[in-house]
Amino acid sequence: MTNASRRRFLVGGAAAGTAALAAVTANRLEAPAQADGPPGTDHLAAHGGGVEGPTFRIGATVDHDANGFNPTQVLRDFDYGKVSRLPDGRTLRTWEIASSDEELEVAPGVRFPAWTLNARIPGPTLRCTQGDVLQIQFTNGSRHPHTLHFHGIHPAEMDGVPGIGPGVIHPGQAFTYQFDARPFGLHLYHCHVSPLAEHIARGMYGTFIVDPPTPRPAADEMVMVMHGYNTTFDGEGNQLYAVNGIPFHFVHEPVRVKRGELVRIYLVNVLEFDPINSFHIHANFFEYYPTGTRLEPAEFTDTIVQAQGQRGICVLRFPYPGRFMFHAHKSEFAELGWMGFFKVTES
Ligand SMILES: [Cu+2]
Repeated sequence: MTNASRRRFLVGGAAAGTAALAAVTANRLEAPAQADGPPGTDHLAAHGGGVEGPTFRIGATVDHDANGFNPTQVLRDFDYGKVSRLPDGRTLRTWEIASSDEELEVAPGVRFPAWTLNARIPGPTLRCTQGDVLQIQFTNGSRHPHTLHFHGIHPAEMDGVPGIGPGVIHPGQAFTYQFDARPFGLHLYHCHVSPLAEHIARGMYGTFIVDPPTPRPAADEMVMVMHGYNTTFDGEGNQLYAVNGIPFHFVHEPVRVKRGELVRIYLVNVLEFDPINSFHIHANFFEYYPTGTRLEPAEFTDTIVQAQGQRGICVLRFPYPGRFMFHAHKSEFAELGWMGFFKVTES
């Protein structure tokens, strides 16, 4: 089913839609593995495909080793860079980021020609403290021109857009972006070469966290980057939706947290082609800090929406042990991969 026909089918008559979904489900789709899943959730994941050809076969997961990254590791992987002290006493952090073209298995049997940063989707989570001096040594090992454009406050020539400063970094070239870390908050970075939608949709983005001068309270911290895969390359939507690279990953491997422990989720939406994304946790509420630039929460809720480039910090404690679903509160996205579980345990 092409994306266009999927869209028509979704807005079409309910009877026709139901019949079509049943046919798709029967012919091509089976539930993803529930190895660690609760009973009674199979039906929620059963419509997890919708892409042309591939299946979410029972027991099938992608080959994380072959991909070279695992969303569970991406979750708590904070890269503080190589740290040194400048003569004026400030902290200098240096990172090496390389772009490369990688064929990734983004769903069982679905290979996607990705453009990556450090060979993973999302790229590395860069973390620093407000006031640090940052150097990002970017090497373009891809066959396509790219840049690194950071959100934050910095000089124009360090903005990573075509025609300003170094402009486009061509294949085989390198450039070191340097700027100060500000403002504190939750930011992101991504390629900014045209056609921008394709450069982003292929996988060229990552999270950029600037901690406040006085650190936030200690917590079990994690990063969730919401994105999608337009596997038909028609630019009209996505056939798969994911958090941290692989659709349905956190259904297969729930996010493990401890009951009563402070949990801080750095949530970033970089989804291309669809205008908004959303995040919902079942049976729990969280404090929400939009962009993370204030230390007081703006909202106490169980659901937030983000347009592309929006991000925010979700903070909560899970009062009850057990399994709690989290997903886009957009059924289509959830059923095409943007779904997972927290597994809350006593210790
Ligand atoms: Cu690019």
